Amino acid sequence: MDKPVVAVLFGGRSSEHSISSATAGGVLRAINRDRYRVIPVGITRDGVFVLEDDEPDKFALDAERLPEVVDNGTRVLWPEVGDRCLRVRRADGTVVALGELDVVLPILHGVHGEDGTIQGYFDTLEIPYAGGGVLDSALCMDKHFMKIVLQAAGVAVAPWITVTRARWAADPEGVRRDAAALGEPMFVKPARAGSSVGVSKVHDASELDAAVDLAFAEDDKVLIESAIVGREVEVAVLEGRCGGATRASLPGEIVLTTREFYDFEGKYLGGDGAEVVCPADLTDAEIASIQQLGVQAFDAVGGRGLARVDFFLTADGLYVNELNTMPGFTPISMFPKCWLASGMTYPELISELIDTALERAA
Ligand code: G1L
Repeated sequence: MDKPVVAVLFGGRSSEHSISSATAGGVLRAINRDRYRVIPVGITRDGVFVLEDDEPDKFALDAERLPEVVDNGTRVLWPEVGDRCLRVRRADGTVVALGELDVVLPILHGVHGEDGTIQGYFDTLEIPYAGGGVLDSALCMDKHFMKIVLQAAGVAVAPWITVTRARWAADPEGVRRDAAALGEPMFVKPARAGSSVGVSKVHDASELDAAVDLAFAEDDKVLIESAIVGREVEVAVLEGRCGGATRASLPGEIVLTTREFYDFEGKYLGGDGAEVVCPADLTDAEIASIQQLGVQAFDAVGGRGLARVDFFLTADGLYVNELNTMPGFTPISMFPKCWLASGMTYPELISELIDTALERAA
C-alpha cells in the first residue's frame, strides 16, 4: 500500500500565526516519513492557502524573527467532493497535481482554526482530518457554552457570569453587583480568545471595570469567574481507537514560580515563572479522579481526536477550568509531555492522531 498523504496545515488568520507555524516546524521535523508522505500547506495572514517548503528549520521559533507564512504564489487548490487529488496553481497559471490527499493535520489556532469552521470546510469537501470535529471545536472555543455543557454533564466548573457588551453598556451596576456575589479574587476573560489574551485577575472591586474593558477589546462576550484556589493540573486525552474508550494520560502540572497565572508570555515566549511538569506529584487516587474526569469532560463535549483538559485541584475536589481541542503541541508542550510520561513519544503521538482520523474515515 502507498503511504497515506498528509497535508500539514498551519499559519492562518489568527494572532497565533507564528505559534502555529513554529509548531508545524516541529511536526514536520518529527513526523514519521517512513509511514506518511507529507505536504506542508501554509495559510497566510490574509487567508491564502499556499504550498510551503518542507523545511522544518524555516519555521523554528526564534526571538528575533517569528516564523511566518508568506504568499509565494503557489496556491493550493483543494480537491472537489469525490476527488482526492490535491493540486497547486503556480504564479504562471499552470496547474500541477501533487497526489491523492488522505488526511489533513490542522495546526491552527483561534478564528477559522479551532472554532470548527475549517473542520466544517473539510467535512464538506469529505476530506478526513486529525483532531477535533465541528461540534467539540466550536463548543470549546466559547467558554460560556463549554461551561454550560460541562456543568450539565455533572463536571464541576468555577462559578461564573457571562456578560454581553450590550449588557455592560446598559447595566454596568447590575454587572458589578452580580460579580460581587462571586467573591474575590475573580478572573475576567473574553469568551472566545485563546492563550490568555485579554485575561486578568481582579483582586478587588476597584479593578473590575478595567478588566472587563480589557476583555471586551477581544470579544463581545466576557466571563467573570470566581478564582478557584488550587493546583493547576492538566491531562491529555485521546479519542478511543477501534471503537474503544477515550484514553487519558498521566496528569501534568503548571507549577507557578513568579507569575500570577500562566499567561501568553509564560506559555510561548519562554518567559520564566511557570514550569510544565509531567507527571505531576499526585496520589494514585488523585490521578485516577483526574483521568476519569478528563475522559468524562471530553465525552461530554463530543470530543474527537484529542483535547487537553485543565483542572484546579482544591481541598474540595476538582474543577474543570478549560478543555482545549488544539492544545500547545511543541515537543515541550504539556500535551506531548503528558503522553511521553505515559509511554508515547512525540512522533508516535503524531502518528496516533493521523491514524485515528484515517480509521474514522475508513
Ligand atoms: F494533531 C492535531 F490533533 F490535529 C492537533 C492540531 C493542532 C494537535 C494540536 C494542535 N495545536 C495547535 O495547532 C496549536 C495550539 C499549536 C496552534 Cl497555535
